[in-house]
Amino acid sequence: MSSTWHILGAGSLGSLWACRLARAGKAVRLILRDAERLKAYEAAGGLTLIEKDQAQLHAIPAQTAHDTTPIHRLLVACKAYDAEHAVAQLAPRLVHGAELILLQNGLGSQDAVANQVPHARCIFASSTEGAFRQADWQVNFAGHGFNWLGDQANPLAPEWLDDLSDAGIPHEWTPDILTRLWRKLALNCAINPLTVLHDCRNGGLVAHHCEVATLCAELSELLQCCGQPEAADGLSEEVERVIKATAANYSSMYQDVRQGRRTEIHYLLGHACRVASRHSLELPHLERLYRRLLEHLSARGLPCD
Ligand code: NAD
Ligand code: KPL
Repeated sequence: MSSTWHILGAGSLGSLWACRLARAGKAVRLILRDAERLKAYEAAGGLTLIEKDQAQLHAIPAQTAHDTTPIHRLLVACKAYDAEHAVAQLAPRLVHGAELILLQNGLGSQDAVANQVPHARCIFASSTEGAFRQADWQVNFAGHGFNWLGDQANPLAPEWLDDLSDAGIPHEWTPDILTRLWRKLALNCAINPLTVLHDCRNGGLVAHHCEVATLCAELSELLQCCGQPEAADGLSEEVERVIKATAANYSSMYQDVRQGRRTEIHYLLGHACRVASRHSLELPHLERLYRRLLEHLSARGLPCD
């Protein structure tokens, strides 16, 4: 198996992973949207990682999906709503037994991707690292966070985890990746939509304690019902803790809406409501929250999926 890391999507997380792997001497190839983006990237001369006020340029080779080299390992670093289509474009290049690492937040996109590539192994990831871009081909990283990786179909850890250690990417292999993803989804559902609707920082939700607690109770019921009792354990307390610990921050969904960007709502609150309905579970507050958020988005001309 080739040890090259193909990285699909040179946005915030994709660039962060690409720069750290390249810095550690690993072979990395970026896969960009189209020839125009490739030309712009080549003109910039590479990706710049800004960490602790230090900027470092990494001249990582790039290509588009139309390149013909086979892919053995693919880090999928696009948004949840782009992942299925982006991977479908690359399916012919994936060798039998190729490994995909799916960095998407929420749930639903991972299964959609896996269905596109039955000949590949799909490893799910849940990341709490925070990266953002102020300009094209540049990524800022504060240096905090962690990555959990796992494969619910195969508990065997891949050998390339050593590459992550060499690159200083904090990570742990876990057989309970779905529990991690469900827990993060529940946290995001309890916090992010309310920050949008109340137009506040995370800390502003302290004033809406009862609303948050009611949502946590319904989310816990959902997690129990869909076989994720561990993800439900102490959810309300953790949500309160996160609200206080990130009081000064604007949630990622708040920032998306503020900047007129599409949100990942379909894979967060949308997924929670769809799973509840599949289990004939009535969660009136969660459903009402979803409806209010969809109205809020469509009033601003933002996609609801
Ligand atoms: P982003 O929007 O910064 O980057 C996504 C990139 O994918 C964009 O550059 C986009 O052009 C590219 N892309 C989309 N379709 C493509 C295609 N067909 N071919 C090539 N490139 C394509 O997104 P992000 O912030 O890096 O987030 C990626 C995922 O990681 C999301 O699900 C997000 O929720 C999750 N996540 C992000 C962070 C973070 O700090 N940014 C933290 C944790 C989890
Ligand atoms: O992960 C988050 C986000 O902003 O997306 C927080 C606010 C920490 C939890 O929902």
